[in-house]
Amino acid sequence: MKAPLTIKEYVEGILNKDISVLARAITLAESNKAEHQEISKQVIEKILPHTGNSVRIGITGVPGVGKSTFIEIFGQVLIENKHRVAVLAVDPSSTLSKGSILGDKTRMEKLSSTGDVFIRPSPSGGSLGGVARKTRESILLCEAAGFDYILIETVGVGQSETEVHNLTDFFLLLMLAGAGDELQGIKRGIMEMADGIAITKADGTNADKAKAARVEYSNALHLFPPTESGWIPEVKTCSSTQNTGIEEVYAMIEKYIRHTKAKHYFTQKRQEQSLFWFESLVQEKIREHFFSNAAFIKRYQQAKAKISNNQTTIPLAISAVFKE
Ligand SMILES: Nc1nc2c(ncn2[C@@H]2O[C@H](COP(=O)(O)OP(=O)(O)OP(=O)(O)O)[C@@H](O)[C@H]2O)c(=O)[nH]1
Ligand SMILES: [Mg+2]
Repeated sequence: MKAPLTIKEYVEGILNKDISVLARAITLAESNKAEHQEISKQVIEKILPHTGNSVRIGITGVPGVGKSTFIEIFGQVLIENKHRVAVLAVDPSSTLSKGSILGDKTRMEKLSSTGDVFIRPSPSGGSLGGVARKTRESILLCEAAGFDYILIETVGVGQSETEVHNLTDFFLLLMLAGAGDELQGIKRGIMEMADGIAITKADGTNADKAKAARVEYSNALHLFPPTESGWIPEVKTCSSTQNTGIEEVYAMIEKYIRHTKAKHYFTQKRQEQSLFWFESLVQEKIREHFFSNAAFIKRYQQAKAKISNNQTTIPLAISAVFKE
């Protein structure tokens, strides 16, 4: 990593839409080093008044469903509609990388050189939870640099969904037509979180199956309890390779944003999300605080041994662990 800039240089660079400074500020926010975190905190505090003015979209689905391909083409639709687009990946194993998304043949590459697109693969080696948490800071930094559509790709396998759901305004679930009932069962919890579903690869011999799946999923969504905002999740079909249905997904998201802003739900959800992250970080600090105390760890281990040997009760063990 290059030597950090001064806080003023970071802040001015970001506000002046300098992409290389933005990238460095994100690297700093992702760093686990205490001195980097210290600078990062101050940079984020200074840019905070310039954040929030974006639409944050989580894009999820099983590996291979077509998330990265969708993002490439959807990103172009956003650009055509005069948006500036930042793409962040949350899953450390995601193929959203320079290799796939900036491949020579994609138009995205040309677009990214215009400064209207910023693509950030997730840091390698991080845990899903850790990456998601840092993504929150990355979103704020991107917003301060004038990006008004933030796309966050995450793979559909569990924990990262909940976290990304808590980072975004609109949660888009990509699904394949003709996937078995079993898969749909697994996806139920995730389906409940979705504000919209897009059936991908609705082209060639798959087109009819996709139409049938659209009806099926629409019916399934109607069985879920109504959402807090009163929004009824919609199901679309699209093909990223044929560039069909992508505009409809964009229209659905814009409609959702209008709906939730009119109901004052948009801001409320963001406030709840901020509290969610605050509370979960406080809990993490509390854990860290106790588990960095040798005497506490000793009492904890002793209590565990006694519980295993049936020498104490759980309430007594708890008292013993927390006695000063
Ligand atoms: N026919 C067809 N193929 C598609 C479409 N979109 C993506 N694909 C293909 O599906 C494969 C997977 O696409 P990706 O975009 O990499 O999928 P992903 O969900 O990002 O995958 P991971 O990042 O590995 O989770 C690639 O071979 C794509 O070319 C589509 O609309 N139609
Ligand atoms: Mg991908």
